[in-house]
Amino acid sequence: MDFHELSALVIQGAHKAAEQWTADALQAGADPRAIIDDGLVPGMNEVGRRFKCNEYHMPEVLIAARAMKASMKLVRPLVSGAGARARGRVVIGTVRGDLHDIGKNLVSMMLEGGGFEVHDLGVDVSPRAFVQAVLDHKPDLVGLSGLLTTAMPMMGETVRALHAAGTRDGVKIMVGGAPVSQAYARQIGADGYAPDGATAVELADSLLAR
Ligand code: B1M
Repeated sequence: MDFHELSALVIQGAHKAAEQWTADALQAGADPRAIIDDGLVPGMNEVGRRFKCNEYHMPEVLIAARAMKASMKLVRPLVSGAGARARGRVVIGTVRGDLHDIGKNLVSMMLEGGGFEVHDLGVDVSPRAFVQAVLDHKPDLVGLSGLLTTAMPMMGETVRALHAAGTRDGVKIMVGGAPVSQAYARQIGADGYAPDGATAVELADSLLAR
């Protein structure tokens, strides 16, 4: 089975073909984990690389993410609960007061394509809801997304709430979104900042390796 074919379909953003390829591969007995590791992840890594060097822009990335999602839809039920080990568990959400989710969804999909187990809490997520999600899911990493400058202080409040609830230890915190920066991440006591989905996957990997 040539997993490069699936990578190429993701890179092209051919969502129907990616779904069909996955269905055929599963029918033929392909290992669902290999579909992710050898087909989807290399495909999305290449999309991330092209985005970083301006060969791809947002529309191509979103179309590729849709192709990845079409394949993941068939594979996910077979890998979750099948003893497959994710690269790490992530809880992610857009902070309270902010309803923007396109970038956060993209980052979620990239993390998922990169082999992370992702629990996406949606938008307008309160500090308390983040704390509860950490208690419920026991993630390795919490991702805070925010697009509004007015919602940025809520990122700091969320970090403080995680500390106050005793849920900060052993959990890395990554922040992102257009108005956010590395300096801001440091200021609020987060562990890192990523400017885009591809970097978010790299950062998640390096934070969890520490
Ligand atoms: Co709004 N909006 N919006 N908006 N909106 C912006 C953000 C704004 C910059 C537009 C402007 O004025 N030029 C401005 C914010 C100004 C500011 O605070 N500095 C703004 C405003 C003011 C508002 C409203 C207040 C407008 C109003 O009602 N008066 C309102 C707020 C509502 C609310 O949230 N409470 C509002 C509403 C909306 C819509 C609902 C219409 C819609 C959102 C739809 C949705 O998300 N479902 C919307 C949109 C689409 C935008 C713009 C046009 C595009 C945002 C986007 O999706 N970008 C935006 C202007 C702009 O950016 N050109 C704007 C594409 C996306 C892929 O990029 O989200 O940056 P981005 O995500 C990137 C990175 O930032 C990073 O990776 C992603 C992929 O590369 N990243 C992470 C993001 N999260 C990350 C998390 C990580 C790591 C990386 O780790 C956890």
